[in-house]
Amino acid sequence: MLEDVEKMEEETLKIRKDFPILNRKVKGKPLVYLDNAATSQKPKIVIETLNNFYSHYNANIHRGIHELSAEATDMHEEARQKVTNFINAKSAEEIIFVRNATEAINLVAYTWGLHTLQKGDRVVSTVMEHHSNIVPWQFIRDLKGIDLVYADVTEDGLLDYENMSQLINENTKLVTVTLMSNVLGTINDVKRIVKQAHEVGALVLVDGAQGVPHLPVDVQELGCDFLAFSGHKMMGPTGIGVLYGKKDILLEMPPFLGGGDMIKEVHLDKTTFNDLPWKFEAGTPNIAGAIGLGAAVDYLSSLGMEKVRAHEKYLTEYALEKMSDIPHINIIGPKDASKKGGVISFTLGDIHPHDIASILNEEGIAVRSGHHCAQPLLERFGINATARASMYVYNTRSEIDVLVDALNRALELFGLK
Ligand code: 7TS
Repeated sequence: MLEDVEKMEEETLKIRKDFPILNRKVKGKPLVYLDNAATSQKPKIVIETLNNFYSHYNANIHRGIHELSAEATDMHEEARQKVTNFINAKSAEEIIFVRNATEAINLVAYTWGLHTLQKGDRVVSTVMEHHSNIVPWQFIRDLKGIDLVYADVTEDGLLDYENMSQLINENTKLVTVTLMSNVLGTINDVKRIVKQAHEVGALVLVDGAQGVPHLPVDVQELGCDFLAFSGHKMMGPTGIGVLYGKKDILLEMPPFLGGGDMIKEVHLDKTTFNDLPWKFEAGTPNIAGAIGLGAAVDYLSSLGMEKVRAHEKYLTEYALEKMSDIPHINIIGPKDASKKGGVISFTLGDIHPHDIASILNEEGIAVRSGHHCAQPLLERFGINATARASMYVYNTRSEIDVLVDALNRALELFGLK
């Protein structure tokens, strides 16, 4: 056991060398970066890939005959193939590059949702969603008169599957659910939800913003119809994200934004649209971002997603054990690391979570505090804000120790210990 721990820590130290930013100091102390649910750090290979693009073959894509444009186009489409393989989509036609998970969900809402949903149709979501998987559906509800309902969570922060089953009825056209909660860390049983939804003919959109960076994800195995995720939370650049959609559904959907690249022919009175996936990619895309995401996917694949998950489970177990011993702490969400990713949200006595984050910042520790863009979920637990430590494959046990020590000091500072 001790040997396993030593081996895991050693491997992590090796991985850390790939991330230049992890060498920096904050407030004179080594950075302890525990805000990975907000955005991840980037390995050298991603930074170099961006540099290489701008230094050697920067050009617009899909339009130039010249060498640079051809090279940029090839690399952009190669990145799409890498993403295809990473989530085991059937073809690159099913991978649409967008800005982020938020845009991916809005794309589905404003194309499939706006054109398919009718008054009285039901969309089932959950109270543990990020705002980006709630607000777009409220827009569609208000425009189309659909019925938008939310499955509850249990006291220990798991999805209430019984409640979900009751809500999925013959009027249900879409179930939209996160793979992993950004506040509770809860990993949802998407396969089970897909089975129920498909039985009544409803589609399933999975918000993979937290899940895809941290878990092995196979869209064919999950059986979901859409999957949305962001590059920046999985070691890629900001401004690039992905919408996966099943080809037969994407073919039936109208385009999202109109403009260059998404067309076949434009006449003053009518336009024909491009093939998949470009039909959904109007205007000059984030070329460097897509290529950088391709490098991130290569990097994650070289680590192996099973290993990424195993490391996080191991670290989460340790963090839950150590943090549970802190006086006055209240951890919300499952306490079982096999049911959650490396996200731990907590309150500490009556210390405001922003104060906790400020005190930790003085120690070089980065955590997020606030409502984490999941206000309905916090309301469900009767709180306004939490502090949140979120881990990735480069975090170590000793960083968790630094966090725990700092939280104990915060208690002393507030006279709670
Ligand atoms: N869905 C989930 C589950 C998320 O956690 C986030 C971002 C999003 C969607 C939106 O991602 P974006 O890349 O489009 O912004 N979550 C967080 C967070 O927890 N802290 O900062 C951003």
